Amino acid sequence: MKQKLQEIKVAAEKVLKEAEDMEVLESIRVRFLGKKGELTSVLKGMGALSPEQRPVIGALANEIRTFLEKEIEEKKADISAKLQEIRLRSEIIDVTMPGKKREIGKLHPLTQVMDEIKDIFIGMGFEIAEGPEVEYDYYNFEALNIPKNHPARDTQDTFYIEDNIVLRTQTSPIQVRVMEKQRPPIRIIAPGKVYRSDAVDATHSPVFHQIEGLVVDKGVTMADLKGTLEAFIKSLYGEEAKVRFRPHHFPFTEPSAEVDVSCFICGGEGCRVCKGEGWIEILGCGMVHPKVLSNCGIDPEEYSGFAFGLGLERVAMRRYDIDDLRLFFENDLRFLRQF
Ligand code: 2NM
Repeated sequence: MKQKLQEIKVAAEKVLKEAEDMEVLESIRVRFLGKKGELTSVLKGMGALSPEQRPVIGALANEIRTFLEKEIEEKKADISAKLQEIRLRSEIIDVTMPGKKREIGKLHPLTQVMDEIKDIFIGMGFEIAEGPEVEYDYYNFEALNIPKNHPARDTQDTFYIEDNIVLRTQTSPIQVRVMEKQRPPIRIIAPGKVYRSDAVDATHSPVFHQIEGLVVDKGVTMADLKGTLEAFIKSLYGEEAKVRFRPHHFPFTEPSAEVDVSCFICGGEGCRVCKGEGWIEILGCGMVHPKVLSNCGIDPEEYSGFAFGLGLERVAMRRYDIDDLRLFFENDLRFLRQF
């Protein structure tokens, strides 16, 4: 029996030495020390021993049990340290590695100019109004005093969705909607995309941007119109800019005017940009037609107003000396990175 115990010890030491993971270690423990293990079954056979042999074998068996328990514990610590080491190595982070560069985008040049113009009007107490790009014929033309036979209503110029639904050709329908809903005083600008059925070239695009403005109150006059637009233009082009009003015609305003700014390249001398004129046309404006006011439920005997409109692309093209409108819409980063 003593020899049997020695054999168990040798066998256990051998497999323990080779054990490399926790599962194997556990199976070794069960094999030798478990309830039905090899050492345990030897101890169970002790009843057959003589009274002299029993304590000797008992002591030896206990000694081997203690020894194996200690060996298994040590092996366990050993394996666990190795596993920890492997895990730590796999988790190493080199904090000195260069980071991933994130490119920061910026606002489109049209958005930059749009924001600048909005800020100027917000500074003068205007609010920003918005409206649908798909609009009723009524809001886009009828309410604005544009008659049925007017060339602007031609299918050649306007995108028709249905007989009485169009893609708005100007942002004035926004202003009609505001006048219908809100009592004066009204002081708004209406920025947004507008659509015209034009072939694309260096100066035309079927979609472009407009900013229109509207002021309606008691006693609003042409002097308010001139003062407001002069303040706007000087804010956009500098205090030295000169402003010129020329009579014009729009169906929705009476009287109407076009407004020029002195050429900001040559200062009025005449150059390539102003084509020798010294002046550059920048916006259209006028006193809101009494018919437009009454169409919107505002009594033209009690209230008056002025309105104006300008094209964003033209302002941005002159600002950055861009000669082809298409560049704004092609999303070529080589172009966009310059702003
Ligand atoms: C322009 C020129 C002149 C204009 C008129 C209106 C409204 F809704 F009040 F009638 N909104 N915008 C207007 C007037 C627009 O753009 C060149």
